[in-house]
Amino acid sequence: ATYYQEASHTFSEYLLVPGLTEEQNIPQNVSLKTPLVKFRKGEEPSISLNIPMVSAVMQSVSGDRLAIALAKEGGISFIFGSQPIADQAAMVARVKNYKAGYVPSDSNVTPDTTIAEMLELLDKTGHSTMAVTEDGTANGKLLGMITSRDYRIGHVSLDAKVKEFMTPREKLIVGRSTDNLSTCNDLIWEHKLNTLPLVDENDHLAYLVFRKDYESHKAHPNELLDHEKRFMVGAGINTRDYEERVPALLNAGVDILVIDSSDGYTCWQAKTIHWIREHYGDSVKIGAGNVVDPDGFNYLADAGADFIKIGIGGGSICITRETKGIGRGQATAVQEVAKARDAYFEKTGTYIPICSDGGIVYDYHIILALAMGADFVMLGRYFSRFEEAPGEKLMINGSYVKEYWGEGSNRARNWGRYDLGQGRKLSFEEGVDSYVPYAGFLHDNVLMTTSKIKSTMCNCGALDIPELQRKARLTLVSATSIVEGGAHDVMVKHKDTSFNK
Ligand code: MZP
Repeated sequence: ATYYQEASHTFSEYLLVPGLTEEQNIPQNVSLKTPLVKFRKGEEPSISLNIPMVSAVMQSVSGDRLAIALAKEGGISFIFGSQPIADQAAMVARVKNYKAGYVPSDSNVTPDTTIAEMLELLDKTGHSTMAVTEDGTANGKLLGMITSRDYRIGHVSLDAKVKEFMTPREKLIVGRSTDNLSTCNDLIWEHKLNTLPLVDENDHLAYLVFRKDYESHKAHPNELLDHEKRFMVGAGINTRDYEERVPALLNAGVDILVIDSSDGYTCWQAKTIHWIREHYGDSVKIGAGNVVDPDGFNYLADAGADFIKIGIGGGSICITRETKGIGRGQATAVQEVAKARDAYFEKTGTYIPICSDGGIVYDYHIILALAMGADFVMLGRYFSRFEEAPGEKLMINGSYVKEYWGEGSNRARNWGRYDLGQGRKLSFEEGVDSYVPYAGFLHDNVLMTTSKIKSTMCNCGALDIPELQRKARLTLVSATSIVEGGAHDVMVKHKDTSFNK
């Protein structure tokens, strides 16, 4: 056996030591743009992200609704593959077909039009979000706006917009949140804007329709809908049914694929990538993983992966280390793979982005992962807490929670991720089914997280991620100094239970 002499470490055991902050180091100047796929030295990657965050290939995380919300922020979701091919392709298509548009007021929309009628109109126009303007153009006077059930706009941002644009005399009409669109004309409130909860009495987010009473307006509909735009979306595949799954996903318009597996250092992953190259050349982008050391990275790099994911056993719902005894501390895995990525770049002139997947507990862990060499991070628990995530929102002991379950749990039964030839079944569990504290809308949380990342980058004197990686100075911390890092020796008045420091 080979013994590694160094213990493997995780993120909480490290801190960044500040570098020189200069005048230009203010958050407004910081760019979080990062490559998603490999590129040759001196060239630009064909796909980049505007924020270094992607959502996990999981049933309880990456559905189409979350994918749209994250794409709006500049990240990308990988729609879960542990579902029938047609269902996954339909989710991809819904993200790609998401459209916002304008229709004219002669579409029979009047102050008396019911929500059901407006939804019907929405269906007819094929738009997911729609502004009704006097002349049907973006420049026309705004008469109303509607967003469909699946593609609601987060209430916090819309709330702010509505307040900005409407006067208290104008009406807001909210329909009940329901799975059945036909019951939507069952209006439950007509609100004046200054009493504006966009949730129904059961605290379900309601459908939202607002219309002006044709009074003077300050709003420009353009400002409410950010134009017809196709969002980027990824999808997970496995090493078994790719010959059927990949064409269906491509047909639905997927932008990038990833092989979703708990252990990516396998001949099955190389075979899958080779099949893609043979049938589609380099036009189809495919990530692979997960690996935790240079050998795994080099194997998948040579096989032709467009990006490589790192991490075994560190996920919040993961019990792989306890069940099977394999894995590696996530921080050490990222550092080692980043070294291999840099050496590969030096040797071949090809830069292969790496993704730290799993184990991000606090926002600052993202900054550490980036500083250690990750180009972006994949998060499961983080996104599962949001309104847009697929899990059920429940009230437990007086607090709202969302459901979050692992792909290796009996609930998800993602045999494709763990199967080693046992034949389309999960032999034993490697993940748990859990609750996480509900945390509101994705937009607000991602804004907060990216503000923290930018702020720390300023402390390190870095204006972009490559500069952070060059300049970062990291120190291991002792167990006692970790205690010193939190509030200590005081009685904290309000305990933070959000797990998102
Ligand atoms: P986290 O962000 O919740 O800590 O971790 C999410 C990651 O855990 C996923 O991207 C995936 O790599 C991994 N995962 C998903 N399901 C399981 C499991 O059931 C798992 N064991 O480990």
